[in-house]
Amino acid sequence: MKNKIALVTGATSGIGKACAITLAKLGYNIIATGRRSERLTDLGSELPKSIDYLPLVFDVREREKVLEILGSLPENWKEIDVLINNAGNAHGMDPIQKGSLDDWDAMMDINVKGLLYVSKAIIPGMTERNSGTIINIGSIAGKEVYPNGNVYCGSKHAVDAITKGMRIDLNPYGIKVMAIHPGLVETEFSLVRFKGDEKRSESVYQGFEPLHAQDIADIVEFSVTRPPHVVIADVVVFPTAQATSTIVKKD
Ligand code: NDP
Ligand code: 8X3
Repeated sequence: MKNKIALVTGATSGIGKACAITLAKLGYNIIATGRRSERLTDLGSELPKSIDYLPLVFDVREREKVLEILGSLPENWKEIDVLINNAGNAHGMDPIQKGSLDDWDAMMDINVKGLLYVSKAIIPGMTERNSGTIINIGSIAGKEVYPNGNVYCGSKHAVDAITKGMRIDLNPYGIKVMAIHPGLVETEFSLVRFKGDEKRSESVYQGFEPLHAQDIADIVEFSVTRPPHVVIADVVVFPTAQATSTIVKKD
């Protein structure tokens, strides 16, 4: 039997990279995407030799490019079984009256519209085959709103709503749709949010043990290994030290 295929967006670091490696170890052929091509090349060398690997470099904000690249996949890569919509980030953390339009555009364009563009390209193949699994990476920011989180929280609330909409609309096709909503995971997330300020970024994860990217990949592994009649629809996962988006027990 040929290997199944998983497509992971934002696989150049953090959660996406951990998911790509975990799915490859499960025997999936991997399509990994991101903007940093060298990182995608490096990822290839970390994957088991027993699977096939297709790195694709694009910015999820570029609508035509996303549709063109994913719409012209090589014949043996067309039947995607698992789509992980992971690419995303926070940009800035300011009160609404001080927020930057560029940051707002980035978050809505990447976290919401980018997810939609990729989904638009992949879902028709799934509906044609009456099978597939879509895992959207949301956030606790999609379940709660915290001070200065305004637009990032808005983008992740949109992911939560879009996930629920997908589950309803794709129900007749037997497609599994789920979302994972993590709390604090130590990745490059805060470095991006705070625009390369390493000190500020590191301070987010000090005084407690945050989640690791692999913790999210473990949930993906559990989800994709359930039998056909089971979908893990919605998961909120925190580090044990975290109780809400703003309550974290630190040393
Ligand atoms: P990272 O910054 O480590 O990874 C983000 C990934 O998204 C990178 O691979 C990056 O690739 C990709 N990406 C960002 N912008 C674009 C773009 N315009 N086009 C294509 N790819 C893009 O952060 P995480 O791993 O933490 O984040 C992954 C997801 O998890 C995000 O959706 C985030 O919102 C969510 N999340 C993270 C949490 C955390 O605490 N870390 C908690 C809850 C949710 P490249 O730069 O190469 O394009
Ligand atoms: C990332 C976690 O708490 O910064 O989505 O929103 S948080």
